[in-house]
Amino acid sequence: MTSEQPDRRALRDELADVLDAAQTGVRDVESLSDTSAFDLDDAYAIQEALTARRLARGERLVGVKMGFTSRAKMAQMGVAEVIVGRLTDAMHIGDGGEVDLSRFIHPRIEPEVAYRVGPGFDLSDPDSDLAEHVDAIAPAMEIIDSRYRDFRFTHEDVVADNTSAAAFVVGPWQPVVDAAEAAVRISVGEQESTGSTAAILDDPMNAVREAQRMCRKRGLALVPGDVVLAGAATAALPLGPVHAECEIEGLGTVSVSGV
Ligand code: 0L1
Ligand code: MG
Repeated sequence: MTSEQPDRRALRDELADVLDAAQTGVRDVESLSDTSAFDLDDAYAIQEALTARRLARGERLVGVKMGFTSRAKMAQMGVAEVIVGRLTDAMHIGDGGEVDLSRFIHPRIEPEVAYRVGPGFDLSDPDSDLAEHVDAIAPAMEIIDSRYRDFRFTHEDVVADNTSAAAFVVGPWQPVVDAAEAAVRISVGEQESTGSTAAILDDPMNAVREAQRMCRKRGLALVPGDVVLAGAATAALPLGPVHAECEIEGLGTVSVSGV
């Protein structure tokens, strides 16, 4: 039994279909908010419906990703809360591997810190603390590929679009160390950008805490073995048919090549 109104559910399904067709057909769409009125609760429900379509095609959930974890991005979007999206196994690229760019509309790549959820964590138990249960950390990169034309979207749009999630690569896992204020360098072909993990909510471990809070608030699954992408340490760079590499001080390097 659900209290969801039939017309809301129909709208959520319709918008999930639009975004699913954009992702699978590799073609962009205009901001959904241009033509439909929907709020943040609707947006997370659309994201869930979109994910259900992936799972129905045989994909498996493998974690979550955080977005808007930089103060600058929050200010730019006029929001006060981070966003969370789902990661599936089909999005995962092996470290040093190749990623087929024909899967994407206009991919960008950004440096991230990844954490692994350790044994014993139970999201449904309010006393279970994710920050105490992450058992590994790794350098990572996320490929974002907004399904919206020119990356033009509202807060609700981007949540509905699974926070632009498209692919991710994780470097070597190692025991958790303090990764606050670690230097970050990303090179994408000839382009290079530098920054600090402090751009991720001052300390990427704060993004882990936010991941726990948001997953509880929005009903996302998070289980031992899952990956948590903490957020971007620099602005994303366009990804073409080149080698991309990210180095995070104290964590090492991770790479992927667009083909
Ligand atoms: O992973 C991210 O930080 C990106 C969130 C979505 C915003 C974007 O597509 O730029
Ligand atoms: Mg990201």
